Amino acid sequence: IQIAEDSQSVLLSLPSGASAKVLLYGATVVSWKIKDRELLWLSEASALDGSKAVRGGIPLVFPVFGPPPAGTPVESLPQHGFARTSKWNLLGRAEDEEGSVRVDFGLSPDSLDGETKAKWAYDFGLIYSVTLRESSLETKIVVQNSGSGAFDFNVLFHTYLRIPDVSTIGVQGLNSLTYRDKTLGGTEHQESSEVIKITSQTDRVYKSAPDAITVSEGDKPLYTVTKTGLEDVVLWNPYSDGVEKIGDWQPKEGYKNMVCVEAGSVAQWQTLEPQSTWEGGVTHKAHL
Ligand code: TA6
Repeated sequence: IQIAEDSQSVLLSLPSGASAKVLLYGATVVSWKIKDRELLWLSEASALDGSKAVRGGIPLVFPVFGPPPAGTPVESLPQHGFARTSKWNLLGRAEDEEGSVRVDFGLSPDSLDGETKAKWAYDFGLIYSVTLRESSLETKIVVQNSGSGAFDFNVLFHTYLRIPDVSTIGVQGLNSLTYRDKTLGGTEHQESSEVIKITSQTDRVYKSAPDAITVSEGDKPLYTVTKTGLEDVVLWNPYSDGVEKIGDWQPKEGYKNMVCVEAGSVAQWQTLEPQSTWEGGVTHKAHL
C-alpha cells in the first residue's frame, strides 16, 4: 500500500495493482487503474496545470451544477462552481487492514482566491475523501456550514467512465424516472427503457434516482455506480456533434470511449443549516 505525493498530486496504490491519481487542483481524480487498465476517460487535451477545469476523470461540482441561475446566491459563480478549479489542501491519509488506502482533501474560504470568496461569501468547509480498494474507488464529500446563516448548494461527482464502445453499452437502473433533458431545452420526460442505449447527444438529469446504476455490455456488467446520501443521477455523452463545441476534447472520437454517470444532488437545492454538516458519496465498482 502506497501513497506518494508531489506538489501537484497524490498517487494511491495497492499491492493488487490498483492505483488512483488525484490532483490537488480541484481534488480531481485523473486516473483510476486496475492493473494496467485505465477506468476513467481523460481528454488528451485537458489542462492539468490548474489553468482550467480538468476535462475527464472525476471533477467535483460544488456549489452549483450547470449554469448558475440568476437571482440566486450562486449567480456570479462559473458553471459547476469553484470546487473543480480551486487548489485543495491535503489533510491526511490512512491505510486500513482490509487493504484500502484513503486520502482526504480540504477546501475552505481561506484557500479560495479573493474574487471567488466574494462571489460566494459563506463560511463553509469541505472535506473530500478518496478511497481506493481492490476493485472500487470511493469518493465522499462532507460539507460543513460554520457560519450563522443557512446556505443552499448542489453537489455532484462528474465521473467520466471509460468504456470500450458507447454503441454497445447500456445503462440500467433509471427506468420509469422523470428526467430533465438538457438537449431539449430542459423539458421533463419519463424514462421508459430498462436498458438505456446512447445513440446521440445525451444530457439528462434523472430525479430521485435509485442508489445503484449499472453500465453493462450485453449481459456483462462493466461498472456499478452506487450513491449514498445523494438524490439524482446525470447521464451525459456529448456525442460527435457535442464534442465539436468542446475545445479541450481530444481525440474528438473519444466520446465513443466514455459515458458520464454522475451522482449528485442537483435537481433541488440542498439546504445546510448553520453549524451543521452534510455528507454524500459514490462508490464506483469495476467488474473486471
Ligand atoms: O453533467 C453534464 C453537464 O452539465 C453537461 O451539460 C455538459 O456541458 C457537461 O456537464 C460538461 O460541462 P463543462 O462545464 O465541464 O464543459
